[in-house]
Amino acid sequence: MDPIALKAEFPILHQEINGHPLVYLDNAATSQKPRSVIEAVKRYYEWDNANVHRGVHTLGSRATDAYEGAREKVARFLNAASTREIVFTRGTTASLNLVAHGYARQVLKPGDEIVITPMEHHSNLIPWQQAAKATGATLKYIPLQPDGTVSLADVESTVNERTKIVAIAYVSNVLGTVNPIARIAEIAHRNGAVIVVDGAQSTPHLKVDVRALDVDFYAFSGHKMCGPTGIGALYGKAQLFERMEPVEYGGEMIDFVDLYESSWKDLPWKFEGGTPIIAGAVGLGAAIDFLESVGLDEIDRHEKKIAKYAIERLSAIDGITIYGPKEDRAGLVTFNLGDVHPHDVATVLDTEGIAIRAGHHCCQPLMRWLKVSATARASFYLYNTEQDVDRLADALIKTKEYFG
Ligand code: 7TS
Repeated sequence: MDPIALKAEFPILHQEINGHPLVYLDNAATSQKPRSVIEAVKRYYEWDNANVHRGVHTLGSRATDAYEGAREKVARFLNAASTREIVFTRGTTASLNLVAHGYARQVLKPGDEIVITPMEHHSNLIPWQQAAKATGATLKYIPLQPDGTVSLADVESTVNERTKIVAIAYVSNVLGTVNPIARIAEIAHRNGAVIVVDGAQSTPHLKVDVRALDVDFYAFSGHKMCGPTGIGALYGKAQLFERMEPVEYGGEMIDFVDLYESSWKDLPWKFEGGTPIIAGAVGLGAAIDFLESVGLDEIDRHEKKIAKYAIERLSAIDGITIYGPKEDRAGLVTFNLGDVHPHDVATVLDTEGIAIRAGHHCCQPLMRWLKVSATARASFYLYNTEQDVDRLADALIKTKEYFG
């Protein structure tokens, strides 16, 4: 894998910010888009645009083929058993809310338990808080180890026969922890619970096989994996999707409508009320083609190498604190530079053309667990290089000198 050749495919990365060549290290927030994705969306609007599932005209059938073709790509990419198990959504947040509304609120009763962890993004936390409140179920947390991992012993002691749902991130967007999903799925299933996986930070970076992991629901966003914003998907096992009621009603999702009763389309369309995000799905399909042409295992290997180098270089800076596990972690580094506020760190780095994120990263309970109000975070992707890490480390040394 040649990150420099790959970077050439991303037009946005070739510009100067504040007089310096841009180094984009905010990929966990959103990734940049290769030319092939931008072109696919453009070509769709210039040649194929029409509404789907209704037109007998040529553009209508081309748009439908493009949209359903993208669904086939997603199903193959995740190794789902069929396209019936792939629902297009706005992204991870919408996918998790669909499970919380369409599944959790229908099955949970008082006394049931939902199990999550303190490392969850707000999108995989608040929907469960609200589902617990609405149903009388209890929300429980698997505690974190001091290095920000979960131990299987703690999973075993938190999950029991009252657990109906275990919801957990595959990869933490702050700690870089990679959770042992297959093992946790086995524990959930042994206790009669379903497992919901937040795949926002795993799908772009490593090979995901929903059947090998044996997960029940899996949510992800297109925009973090070279695709457009506004599109993502929810994978769900067909037998679970079949039991679920739609959450949004209206056009596109119906079979037969009478004055007082209606019936729904088959899977997956019963969950896709209204005109769908057609161009977004086309762009997501092109993003999958792009990632597969590079190879997910290659991407994973490359990012781990970059993250390891970043941890080495940043650890050498006096006064820096790096959060999360030391080994077996994803391609991002979250840190604080002495008592310099992370927003100041990010602002100074921006003057050097380096884009990182600062803040709570939509993980306020995790910030409290880390005993900080905010952190800085550099997150890598396939186009980042060791030179980018050097620019980051050198700029952090300058920042430290600047703030004394
Ligand atoms: N789950 C995780 C683990 C995430 O990192 C994010 C976004 C989401 C869910 C929500 O994804 P969305 O596409 O629905 O917004 N995380 C971040 C981040 O770390 N910085 O900005 C967005």
